[in-house]
Amino acid sequence: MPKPTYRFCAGPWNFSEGRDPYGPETRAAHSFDWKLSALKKLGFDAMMFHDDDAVPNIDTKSATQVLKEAKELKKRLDGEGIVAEMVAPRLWFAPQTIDGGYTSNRKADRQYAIDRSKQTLDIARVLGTDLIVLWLAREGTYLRESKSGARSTELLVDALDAMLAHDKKARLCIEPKPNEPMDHAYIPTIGHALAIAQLTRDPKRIGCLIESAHSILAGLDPADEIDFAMAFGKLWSLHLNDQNGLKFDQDKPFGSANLRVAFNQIRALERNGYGSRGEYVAFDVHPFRTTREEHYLKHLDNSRKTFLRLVEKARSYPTKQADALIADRNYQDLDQLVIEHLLGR
Ligand code: GLO
Ligand code: MG
Repeated sequence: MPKPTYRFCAGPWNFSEGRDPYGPETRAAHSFDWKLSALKKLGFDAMMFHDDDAVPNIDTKSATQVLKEAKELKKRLDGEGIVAEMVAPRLWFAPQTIDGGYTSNRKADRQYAIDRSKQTLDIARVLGTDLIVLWLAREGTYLRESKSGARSTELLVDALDAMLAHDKKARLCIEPKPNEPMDHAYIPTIGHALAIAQLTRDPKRIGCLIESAHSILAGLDPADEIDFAMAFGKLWSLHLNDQNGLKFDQDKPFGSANLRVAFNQIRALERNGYGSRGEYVAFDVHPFRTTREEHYLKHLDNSRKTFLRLVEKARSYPTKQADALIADRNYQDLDQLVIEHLLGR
């Protein structure tokens, strides 16, 4: 398989201002245009969008106005030479989504989530992408007894079916995460995402997005999730970042917490030819709260640097030596071979 040349992507939310649950912003907010030209300056190829990143204050606007603004955005993107990778309905801000989007206990609120998702598909079409990302943020429970898991599975399938019917060309990409903001999410892993696809009207158009931190939060190795999804031809997008153990979602720069785990993700991408079918490498990373204004872009630039260095490491990995050690069941020295290789010998 020819070695892919990777193309890079980030979202407007990845230029975050440092707010956390315990304190306010530590950096000034920048305009959308600033973020777009920052991506361009960094040499990134694509931007990913929530529906309301593409069209701010989306709930206050008519369907016609929304599409008009999406068309204007498409022109600005074309002007910068930046592609829209995907659009994701943001179903976790609005008052209608307090109890979930598709699995809310209130019918009218579930309808809101479906209508807003259909509109996301319309926006994506205008932006020239067929990829819709579904991070199912509030589809789960704070309290196990508040919802039925069986009913929620049906509701999720109904929502996926409604989207598949709305646009016969769109591809839906589920981004699993096991917790946060929920206590337990209904689609916590890639296995769940691929399994629920089978219950829908068109499983072929449902794939998945792996985020490193989300796999780690599920107690899994992201490299295994990548290999598993790609065995099904289902890894259509990727959010690389890092996570230091089982705590809040940290979205650290790629490789920041565990270089070896990052290396193994690259090996999995390389052996499966990720990127050769046009998939993008997105970094879902945030600046540290301590980051100064003048270092606003470092987390993205550094993530890509680490990514590319690890691609070199994966390509120069001493495969023959490793194979001989594997044949000899000498995993002790295999372990050291990997460490020495990463350390630069
Ligand atoms: C949060 C998610 C989030 C999604 C984004 C796209 O944990 O990673 O950043 O990737 O909203 O749907
Ligand atoms: Mg993500």
